[in-house]
Amino acid sequence: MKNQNSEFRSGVVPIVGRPNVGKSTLINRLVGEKIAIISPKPQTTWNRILGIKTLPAAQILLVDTPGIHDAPSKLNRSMLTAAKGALHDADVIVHMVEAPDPFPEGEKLIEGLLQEVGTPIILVINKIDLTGMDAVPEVVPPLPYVKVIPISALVGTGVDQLESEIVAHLPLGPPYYSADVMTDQTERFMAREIIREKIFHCTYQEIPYSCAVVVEEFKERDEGAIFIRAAINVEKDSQKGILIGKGGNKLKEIGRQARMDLEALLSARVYLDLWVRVQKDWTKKEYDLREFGLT
Ligand SMILES: Nc1nc2c(ncn2[C@@H]2O[C@H](COP(=O)(O)OP(=O)(O)OP(=O)(O)O)[C@@H](O)[C@H]2O)c(=O)[nH]1
Ligand SMILES: [Mg+2]
Repeated sequence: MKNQNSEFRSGVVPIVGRPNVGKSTLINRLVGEKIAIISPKPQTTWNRILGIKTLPAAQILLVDTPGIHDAPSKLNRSMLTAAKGALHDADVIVHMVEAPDPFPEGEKLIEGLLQEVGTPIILVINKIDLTGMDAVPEVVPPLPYVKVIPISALVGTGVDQLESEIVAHLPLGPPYYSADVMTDQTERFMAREIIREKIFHCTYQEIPYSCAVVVEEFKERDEGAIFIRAAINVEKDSQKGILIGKGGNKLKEIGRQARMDLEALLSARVYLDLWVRVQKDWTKKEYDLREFGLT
């Protein structure tokens, strides 16, 4: 008799690419839930994040990674290490670029990294909703991709085809997680990320890159309400002033938006206490990066 499980496929699939091409948007669309935060600014994702998609005959362990680019800062180094690390134990790699200019100069760094891996790589050209299929230029892929797929992670075009292509290249193997699990992130980590997302949406210039969020308290109170206290660490006094805003307005708005998302995520009433602390030059200090979960 045929054993159905022997046909099951599973494996680890990192999505790599330059900052802002739409990696986190694609993970969320494939998983069908908001696993990763998104913003119009580059370098939104700072850690590796797992999103799990279970199909009747396959389980895809999608790994969101920080955008790969060349910048000398310690924080960027830590992001680059996280992205590179994700390539090691991959079964299939999705290399994401964006239309209308898929291979700008900055892409060379990623091409170099991908040249060294012996894993099947799918090239995904994202944001075709902005250009239309026809506007995707005649791409001459710099690497021997197993497939080139134009998609729109935002609208959904091409995403089913991408999913099938990923599954076709996965090795045979059992599922790692039960079918209802969509991520391995803790609620504390997701709270941190939601607060970061609102900072990215509400502040400008260097501010979002100078904020490290630490969830200091996360506990259930009476009648199932959840109390969360988080510190936002900035590098300088001037940044603290900007983040708090006139009469505390900016911080209040960040807190309001974060609380709404947290209540939806946790299906509970949330009390969110945000405060700002100056941790001088934390982006330059190895010790602080570790403390903030960034190495
Ligand atoms: N028009 C359009 N915009 C998109 C698409 N996919 C993502 N975006 C937008 O592109 C911006 C960046 O998306 P993210 O998913 O945060 O990009 P990322 O690659 O994860 O970025 P980093 O984490 O900074 O490396 C957001 O404003 C998204 O809404 C798409 O298919 N079409
Ligand atoms: Mg991202």
